[in-house]
Amino acid sequence: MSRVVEVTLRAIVDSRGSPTVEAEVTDADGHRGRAGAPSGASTGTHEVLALPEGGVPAALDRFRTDVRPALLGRELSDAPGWDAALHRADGDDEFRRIGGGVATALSIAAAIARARAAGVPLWRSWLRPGLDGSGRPMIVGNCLNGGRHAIGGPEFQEYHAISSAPNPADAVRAAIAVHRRVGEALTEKFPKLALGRGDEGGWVAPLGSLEALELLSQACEAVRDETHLPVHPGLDLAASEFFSDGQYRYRDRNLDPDGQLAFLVELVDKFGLKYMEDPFEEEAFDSFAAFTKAVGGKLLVVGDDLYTTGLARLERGIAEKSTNSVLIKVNQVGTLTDTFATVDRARAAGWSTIASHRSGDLPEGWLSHFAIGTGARGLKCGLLGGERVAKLNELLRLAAPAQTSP
Ligand code: 2PG
Ligand code: MG
Repeated sequence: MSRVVEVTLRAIVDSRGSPTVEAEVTDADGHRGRAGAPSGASTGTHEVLALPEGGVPAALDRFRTDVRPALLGRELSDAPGWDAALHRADGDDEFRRIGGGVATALSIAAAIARARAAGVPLWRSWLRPGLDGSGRPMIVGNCLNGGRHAIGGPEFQEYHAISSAPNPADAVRAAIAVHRRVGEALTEKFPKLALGRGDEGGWVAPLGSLEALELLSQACEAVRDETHLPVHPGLDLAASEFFSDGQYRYRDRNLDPDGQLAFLVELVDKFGLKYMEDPFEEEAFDSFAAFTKAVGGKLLVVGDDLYTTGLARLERGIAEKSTNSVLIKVNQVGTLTDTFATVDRARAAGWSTIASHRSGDLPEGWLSHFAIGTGARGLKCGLLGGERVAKLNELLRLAAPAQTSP
């Protein structure tokens, strides 16, 4: 038992160079936790607001006047009490006053300090009922970017290597091998083009959505043949971003919801997809349900913008059998307590959870502890770039203790 004696918030930048904040929480015995607030580009309509109106300066002001006084002196070990104090300091369901990013940073910084005070690894302090932390997530590794994460790329936002070798070292190796293969294939296809990488480290090239999937699928096949490791294609369509006036809008055609459904069902079989996130716009619970009914036995159908990690929308999804999996991002709801409520509900329904980064992220590794503690089926954290590698390397540290050289 120990009281919090210092709470601070400072302005920093994220992997996109955008202004954000980081929080630090210290207890009377000097146990300290620090965490920053990641941020999304293709944010769901129903997620909490990242920063209050006025941005980081306004967040720092509110923190000084409303948040810090409400947290100082609190018992650090009381996690729900800490998160409830954040809600009270805000007073709005969407964290409009203090900012959902601020709440996220404070919730996680306190959790890190708490685990240190308890002398346990972070993942253990986050263990959900019935779990022992022995599960290892598959890697959902971003190889090619489009949509809002890449100018000039395909409509689909993310092309993933779904790498499910039981040993994380193998899973990471295979996913990165696919990323590399995709790069080689692009160089071959566009010998004169200066290739770039998108916000999450995946390649960016002037490809159509289908063309990009063909390339990814060939790269997965080549790596499977070479390594004999299970690695298959997956997608995050972030379909809300190319849906308007009742149509999914591709560069060469428009599809109505039924057309989109038929098109995607065909892709699942044609390319052996193992993962599809947000295949429809964020209010289309019915399209999701029809898709899950048709192909849910063959792959993870994942709701991200559909649920925005919120319990009420997840309840609707479970009742309507909209998906079989849910993407989990703490900063979509603002606190760990809210996040765990959603994780526990999904697990109780027998659904898979995927622990996810944001496109604007920070070189921190707590997400990997979160994935292990919550028994996540997947860790979606990208493959290249310091803020992505920080998570992969933390997973590798957790999975295998260091070997000393002879
Ligand atoms: C997503 C995320 C992360 P963003 O859509 O799943 O990949 O992107 O953080 O921009 O919402
Ligand atoms: Mg998504």
